Amino acid sequence: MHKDPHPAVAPSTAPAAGTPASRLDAYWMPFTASREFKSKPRLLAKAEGMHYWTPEGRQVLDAVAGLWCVNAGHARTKIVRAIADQAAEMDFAPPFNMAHPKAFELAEKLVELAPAGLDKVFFTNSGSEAVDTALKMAIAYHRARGEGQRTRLIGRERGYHGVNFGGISVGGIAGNRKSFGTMVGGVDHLRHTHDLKKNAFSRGLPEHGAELADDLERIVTLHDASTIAAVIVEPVAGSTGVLLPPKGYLERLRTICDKHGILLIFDEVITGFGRLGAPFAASHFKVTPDLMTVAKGITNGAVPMGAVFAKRAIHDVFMTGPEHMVEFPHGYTYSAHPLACAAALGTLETYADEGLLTRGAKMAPVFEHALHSLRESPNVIDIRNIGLVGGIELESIPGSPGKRAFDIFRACFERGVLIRTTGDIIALSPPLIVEESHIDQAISTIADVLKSA
Ligand code: PXG
Repeated sequence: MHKDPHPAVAPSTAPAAGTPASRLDAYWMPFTASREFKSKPRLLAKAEGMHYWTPEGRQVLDAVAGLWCVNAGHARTKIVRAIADQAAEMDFAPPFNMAHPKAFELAEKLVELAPAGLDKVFFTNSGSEAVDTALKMAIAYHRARGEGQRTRLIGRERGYHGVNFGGISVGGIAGNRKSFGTMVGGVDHLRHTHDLKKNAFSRGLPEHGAELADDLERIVTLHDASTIAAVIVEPVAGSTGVLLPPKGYLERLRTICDKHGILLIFDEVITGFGRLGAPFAASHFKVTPDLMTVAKGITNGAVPMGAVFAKRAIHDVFMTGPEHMVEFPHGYTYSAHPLACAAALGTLETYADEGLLTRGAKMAPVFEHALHSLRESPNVIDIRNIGLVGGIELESIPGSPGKRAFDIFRACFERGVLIRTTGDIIALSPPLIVEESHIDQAISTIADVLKSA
């Protein structure tokens, strides 16, 4: 490939820790404690397989697949090549009333992988866009069927559905909502399912809490089912700190939605593409939603892309009216971008070649065993896991929520392991190519850091 003479980040020229603050000034960083960061930057300059390297050449084990997305590990040949070849062949094709072959090829392959019935795929560029797309689809679907009064959306406390207005409205993380004024109207929330008193240190799904799905019945009683378009949940909540569904919970939610004609949306931005040891959480739990959002692992994080899977019957309701008219007035300039489609095709091939979408099931017992060895470490109040997702909840420092975990995050990075923290919860989600030695390194580093935290 042609070498960029001005790479954004290159090991030899990138600003390193200690770089004059002025070079860090212009970039307004997302979801970052910026002043802390800019006083002591943590930069990554290169990645391959299970590892990152800092600009100074220090190796860092990636225990979080970048940000829950690099499921096949970094710099995989088929993905790199697919992107490079596509960029040379055709950089962009307009997606409205035009298309390119790889968009159809990718949609077909995705449908083959998805739970039976999810036969249609709409492309977006991120998880946030996929979520807002799915919410709009749900409302427009009911309207097209003559039930235009079904506009209410039901989310769940502690839910994370990205950062667009629809997503933060159905989302349940107060800190992501409170600064941004009026949310989308007509939204209600189920209670979350986190209950440490009953379920601490569960391995796999917690025993207690299926009845929390009945919260939906309470909301239906309050608003009447005829006003409710959809319920959206993460099958396993990631961003809020790895909350697993209690046994039977998702099945019960499905039953209640069916009873009342409410669409069920699974937000699988994190759980999609092998994270739980099956292609999707829907496949793992054998509960099929009506709409399913994905992103992240769809391109192995290499090019931004998201998607919404829809049941055929939902799609078909839109297919009325004059044939020259747009049926669903929604989409993005970069929907099904050629580079993203190429990256996704390379990604699916890599997943298939190496059996990665089910490898998590094989590695899960090893991961679970290692993770739960932290039970006796200081300040650990819960450990939870499923597939290749782990959560370690810590006792907060009184008056400084989030500080203990953030300090641990920094200390782990200094010792060569990248973890993710949210509040006082450590989240682990290694690439699905992870070996036992990597798990051991991540867990022993966390154990050491916890000892001195
Ligand atoms: N839904 C879910 C379930 C997600 O986890 C999004 C939507 C939004 O995707 P985009 O691509 O718009 O970011 C996500 C994103 C964390 C963390 O702290 C998780 C996400 C994003 C940022 C941080 O674990 N997930």
